[in-house]
Amino acid sequence: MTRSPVIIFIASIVVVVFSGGGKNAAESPPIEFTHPFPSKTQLQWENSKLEMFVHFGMNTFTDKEWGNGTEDPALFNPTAFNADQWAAAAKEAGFKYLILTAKHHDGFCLWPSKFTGHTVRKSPYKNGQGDIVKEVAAACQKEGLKFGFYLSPWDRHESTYGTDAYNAFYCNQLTELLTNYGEISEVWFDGANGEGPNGKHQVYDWPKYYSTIRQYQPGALIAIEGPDIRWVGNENGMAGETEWSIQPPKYPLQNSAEPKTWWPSQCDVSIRPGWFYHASEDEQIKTVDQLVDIYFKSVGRNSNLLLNVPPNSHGLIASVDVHRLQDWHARLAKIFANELFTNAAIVASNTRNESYSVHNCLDHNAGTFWTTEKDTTAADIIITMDKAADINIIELDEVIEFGQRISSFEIYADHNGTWGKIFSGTTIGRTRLARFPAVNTQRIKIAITSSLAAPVLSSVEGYYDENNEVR
Ligand code: FUL
Repeated sequence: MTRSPVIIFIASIVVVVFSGGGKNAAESPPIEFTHPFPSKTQLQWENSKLEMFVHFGMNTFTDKEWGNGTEDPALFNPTAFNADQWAAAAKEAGFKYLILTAKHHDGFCLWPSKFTGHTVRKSPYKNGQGDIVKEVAAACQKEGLKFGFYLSPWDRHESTYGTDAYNAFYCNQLTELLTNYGEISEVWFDGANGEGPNGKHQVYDWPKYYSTIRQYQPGALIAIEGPDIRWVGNENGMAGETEWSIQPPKYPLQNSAEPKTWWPSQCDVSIRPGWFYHASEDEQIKTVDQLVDIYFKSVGRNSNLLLNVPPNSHGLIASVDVHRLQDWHARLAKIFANELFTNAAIVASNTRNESYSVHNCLDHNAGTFWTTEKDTTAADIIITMDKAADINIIELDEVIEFGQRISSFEIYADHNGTWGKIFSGTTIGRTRLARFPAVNTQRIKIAITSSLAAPVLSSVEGYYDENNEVR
């Protein structure tokens, strides 16, 4: 979506005195922050960048994408199920969160819910004594991954679906998941609202669902059909060139008295054509090039990437997928291994004071930053490397604790004493990865051409990727 936020926003900026506990809080003068800005949990989530989605359930055994709710629980039988293997694959590939489909639209529950018979308890898995949610939550905890769940509001099995009683049933299921599995970091609400077994649609009681989550897990972020994390709007894993985390409020719990709320986006996409595992798609796993491109267009555009990696009917992530994740991770590590500006000279056309020197942008420390004088909303930064280098990626990071500010910027390369424009961009946010055809240069200029308030940048980094194809 293209927005023209500057004028609307200048009017709505609320300047609040930053009163300690944050960046350089002891130093004077403090940085004003603009409204809105992220909550502590949103900030932690945004800084984590990568999440793994895991679609696993009845569809894994029926080779379907959507079940109709009449499937026999006896079909669910993952004979080699190993949650540790999932968590290890996720950790190794750099994911920080894992989100499991505890119940998909077919209504089959991966935990022994007391409120329905349609669960693992009726399956051969561990003779009905198993609990997949428990094992996955424990594996995540062991690996230091944050755990979250998808609980489909649309339930094609449950007979109360389409009546008020279903909202109570759904809250009971939410409560089970929120109270029996340790810390829950994210609840992912799918918006699908089809017909239940009796042909009726359900009117979802979102305010009740949200208050149940806030009551039992106040630290859990509510995603997609919810106030804390916004769906980016497609299932291709790609954010917009312009990606604001400040958005008009749409859901309960978002402060509707303010014109805008902090609502950062998430890009969900599957590593395979389907969300669930199908052996017939083993040859259609996204390539490393495609996954790298997705990374640049999600994480590199101020969004989080939620990449779905579906385990097979043995209960394991197939080795082709595990290897693809490893190769993707290795490629990203290689791209970002050699940062070109570390020892460069750097100057800015405007700096608030020494504490916020532009040198802070080169120190690879997210806790230090550069900012301009309070009313300065455009400025140039010039980086001079000790010798000319090939470069085709520049990373820019705003300090989003203070809100998202920059609305346009340009990048120039010095070519024999003349500045040639190599990139034009709009928003930056937590991370912007600008890719452009490689230039060989010793000097780069970043021109911030408009910002809702004084720009605050923690990082300016340069890289060269020999495989870079600009798409
Ligand atoms: C959709 C569902 O219908 C798909 O099956 C999948 O779970 C996807 C993430 O959300 O709305």
